[in-house]
Amino acid sequence: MSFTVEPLSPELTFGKTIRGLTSRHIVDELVREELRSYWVQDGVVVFRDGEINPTFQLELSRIFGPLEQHPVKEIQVDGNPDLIVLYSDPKNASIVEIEGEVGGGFLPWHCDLVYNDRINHGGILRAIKPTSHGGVTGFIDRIDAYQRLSDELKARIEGLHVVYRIGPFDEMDYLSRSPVRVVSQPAWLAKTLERRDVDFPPVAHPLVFVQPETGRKSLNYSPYFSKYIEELGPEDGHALIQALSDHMNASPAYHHSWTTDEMILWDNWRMLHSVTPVPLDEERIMQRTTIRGDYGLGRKLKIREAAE
Ligand SMILES: O=C(O)CCC(=O)C(=O)O
Ligand SMILES: [Fe+2]
Repeated sequence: MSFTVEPLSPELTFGKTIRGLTSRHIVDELVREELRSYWVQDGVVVFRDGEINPTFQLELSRIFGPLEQHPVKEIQVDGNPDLIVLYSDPKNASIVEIEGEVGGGFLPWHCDLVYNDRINHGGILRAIKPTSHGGVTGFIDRIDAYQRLSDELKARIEGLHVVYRIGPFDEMDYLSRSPVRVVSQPAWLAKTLERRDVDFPPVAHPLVFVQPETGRKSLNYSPYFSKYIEELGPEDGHALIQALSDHMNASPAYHHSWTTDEMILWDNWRMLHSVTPVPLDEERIMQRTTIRGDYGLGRKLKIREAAE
């Protein structure tokens, strides 16, 4: 049996759905090339009705580059450090209140590892334990987001950089369009933050990134972890960064409600992703690979260069 490929949605500028892919198919170098081209051209690939298990998740991920162990070692899977686990469990969750609803495991729009100078090129995500509702993973296309900017904003952001830093939600100013009340943060984050000054100094990334294979410009901005515009400083950069955050929040998105029968690949240099909160009495467990890469444009800052 062969696999099939179709657009993820007729309304979206990105994404493919691939059905029926198995480990037998991916021994063929032509198939591997084809999959790499979807990753570059389409940004997101949802794999359905095929082989879905951790071994295949790892094998498939390695088509797109060597894997790396996530620098937040607190979330590596015991015995399999090429996978990370993302938990939302009622006893140890990040819990927030948004629009009157309290839930766990919320993640604002972000690019993975943007608080690092090196940003991984992608990942493949799989649900181990989905929830009855909530826990919806969203994706936004930043090539399309760049194209939808006004000419004035395009000119304004050229050459500018954003400063990012890992931290708890209550240190973040650009989490969501609606106010977020933080109820609790997970224990692993507190542990990671103990070594923040040593392992995670603030970093700067340019606002415009050009996809090397296609020359397409991307609005290289992640609301989560963003602090201010480097060239404008923490005071004056606020209005511009707020405008970019609002632009991202209003962008067309793909929303994925999980079962255990899918895996999703994305290009982390292009896409933003997010997760909606889950009910507090339900556990959600996801596992992800981290595809190594470095676009070479991130820069570590000295702590005193970056106001907290
Ligand atoms: O749990 C999810 O749906 C996505 C989590 C996430 O941000 C990631 O895997 O990088
Ligand atoms: Fe993520």
